[in-house]
Amino acid sequence: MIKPDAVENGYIGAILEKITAAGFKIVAMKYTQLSKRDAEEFYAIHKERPFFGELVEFMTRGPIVAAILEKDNAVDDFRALIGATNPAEAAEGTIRKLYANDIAENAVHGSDSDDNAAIESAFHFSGREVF
Ligand code: FUP
Repeated sequence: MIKPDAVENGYIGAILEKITAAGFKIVAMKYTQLSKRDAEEFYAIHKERPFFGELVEFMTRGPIVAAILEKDNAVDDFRALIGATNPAEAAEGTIRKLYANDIAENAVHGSDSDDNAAIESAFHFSGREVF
């Protein structure tokens, strides 16, 4: 996902350019907005964390871009491309270093495993929307 901060800041095009330049193929994509229920479901793993309420508020405050990306070693390579969760700790040239506001508003989400990528893909897209 390209998160609401990066959409608000006008970085959709720049982020998609970095993603495709890094060799990812976009096999599904949509511009949408999460409801409170959607965000609570998507981030259910974090529901006991102190930042959960703020996370849901942030992720629902404006539109996002959801996409499914395909590449060999996609999970690890995408996490390397986006950088550390906290942009202050992210490597130079990474998407979060370049485009994130802060640790809470960190511009992009990437799946952390192949299993979660499948779950998160099904959360956003039906079979007819994947190419
Ligand atoms: P990541 O896998 O890098 O997206 O990071 P996490 O799964 O650990 O966290 C998910 C989201 O929770 C982050 F993108 C932003 C938010 N978060 C905070 O707001 N504060 C924190 O201390 C950690 C995470």
